This record gives sequence, structure tokens and C-alpha cells, in this order.
Amino acid sequence: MSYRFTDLLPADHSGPALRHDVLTGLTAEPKWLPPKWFYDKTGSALFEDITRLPEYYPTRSERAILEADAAVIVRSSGAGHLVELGSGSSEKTRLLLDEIASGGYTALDVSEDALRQAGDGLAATYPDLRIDLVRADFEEHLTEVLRRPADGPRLVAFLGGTIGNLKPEQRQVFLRSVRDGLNPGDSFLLGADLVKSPDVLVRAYDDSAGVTAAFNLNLLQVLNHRLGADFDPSAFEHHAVWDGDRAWIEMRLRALRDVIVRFADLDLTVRFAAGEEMRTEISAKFTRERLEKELGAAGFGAGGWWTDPDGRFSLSLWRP
Ligand code: AVJ
Repeated sequence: MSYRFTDLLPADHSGPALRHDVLTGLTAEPKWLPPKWFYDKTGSALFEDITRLPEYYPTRSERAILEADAAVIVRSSGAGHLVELGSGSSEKTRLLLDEIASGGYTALDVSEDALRQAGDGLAATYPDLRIDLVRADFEEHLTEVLRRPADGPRLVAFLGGTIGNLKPEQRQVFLRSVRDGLNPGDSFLLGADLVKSPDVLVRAYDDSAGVTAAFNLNLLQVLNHRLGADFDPSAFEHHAVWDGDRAWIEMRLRALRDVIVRFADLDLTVRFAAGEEMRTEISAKFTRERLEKELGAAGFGAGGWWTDPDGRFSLSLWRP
């Protein structure tokens, strides 16, 4: 084995967190759940399918930027060590690692399988890279992860547009803690999706093949399997809405009839009226000005801005 693996999450980590989120979100008005629970085995596979849909441009657009500009980005950061928050398959990461091949790489993710699979692949391609895999939650363990030793100045990358899943207040807390964890000479690379025509945005979250609908509805199966709930997914439909005032896409599940759900493991009963909607995800979209304002408020200065040729997605570099 040519990587180091550290587990910062207790074995039962997600159990209490999921219970807490269900007890909070499904008793709220309107009902909501945080998007992190989408990603069981089926959900992760459906997300991979989403990234290949013609309507879902963010993954392709971000890859196009990395293919064109990764070398310039890494060189201008001066980094010898890449830290990736939410690394997943580390597939796009390779484009950055090509420039850091004999330095260090720290990958942080909640999935041990994803980390080890990516670690094996990377170790084969980059024999001189020091690989440090950390199973952790980027909202909980950031400070701890950023205290780990590094091979030279670090580039901390948060790719994929996942920043958009955080609400503005959570975003500010997150960006602040990234900023506070960096040393002089380090930098932060952010992948953020950009505001564009509502048609294009809604289609990206409500595709014609119904894959995003299946991804959204799979959340009900996650609740059935993990909390002994008895959702009938056919009683709900997928809905994606663009909120222009808040500049975010909302994914919702709408009850098609009155529904009563029993959560055996929680001693909880939840009622949906016909037509009632539950919010399952926000995916915020940005402008360059908005990012400069928010990153500036967190203590960052601008270090570079790149988009794909169609101007759909952005990568931006920030210095503490
Ligand atoms: C993985 C959070 C970036 O918000 O676009 C894709 C998740 N949800 N289709 C996004 C997602 C519906 C995705 N992120």
C-alpha cells in the first residue's frame, strides 16, 4: 500500500447525524433535508450518470477548464502539495496532480471506498507522490485536516460546484474556516457554477431521461433503508425550480396525494398533504462579483479567474 489512510469519522458517524437531520427537517415547515444524504451506493452511481447527461454541463465545463488551464493554475499558486476537499473519485484531480507529481496530495472524503480506490489508482500513476487519505467531513474536520504536515505551500481545492450546496450563512462559516486554516503562501482553488439562463439551469436539474428525478427520489429509499421508513416513492415526483432572487436551483419532492410516513427507527410519523413539497437540495449559482464579495468577506484576495469557453463554470484562485 502506497498511501496513508486516516479515519476521523467514528464507525457510526452518519447514523446520529441522519437521525438528527430527519427529526429537524421533516418536522419543519416547509419540510427539507440536506443534500448529503443522496449519496448511498445507488445515489453515488446515479450522480455519476448525471455527470454524463447532455443537459448537465457543470462536470464537463469544469473538466474543460482544468484541461486548458490546470498547469497555469498550479504554477501560479506555487504549490507543492494539493489538498482536495470532497475528493470523490479524484478523477479531475489528475489534471492538477500532473503538475505536483513529486509533491504531496491529501484527499478528504466521507467515503473510505472512494478514497482507497482513488488512492490505488493515483499511486500507480504517480509513484513519487506522497498520498494522504483522510476520511472526514469537510464541514466538521477542516481545521484538523489543514493542520496536517505538507510538502511545501498548499493548494486547497474545493471543486465540482459543491460550494453551491451550502446556504449563504454556512458558506461564510466554511470559507472563513478554510481561510483561517491556511498559511501564508498557501492558496484556495474554488469550482463554482455560474448564473445563466433559467432554461439551461432548470434542464440541468430536470433532464429528459429522468436520471435526476431518480437521483432525487432515491433519497426516499435511503430513508427507508436506514431509518426503517415506509415511503412509497411513486407517491412523489421530482421538481426543480430556479429561484432568481436567491440565485439558486432548488430540488424538491412533491407529494402527489396525502401521504403518511412512519419511521420505525425514530418513533416518528410524518404527514404530507397532496401537493406539499419537501426541499432536498439547493445548488447556488454565482457571478464573479458575488464570489469576490463573499471570498473577500472571508479574508481572501483574488489570485486568478478561469472559465470554460462557453462561460458556464468558473475556477478561481484565492490567497489568504
Ligand atoms: C455535486 C453538488 C455539485 O449541485 O450540481 C446534480 C449535485 N444535484 N444534480 C450540483 C446535483 C442534482 C451537484 N453537486
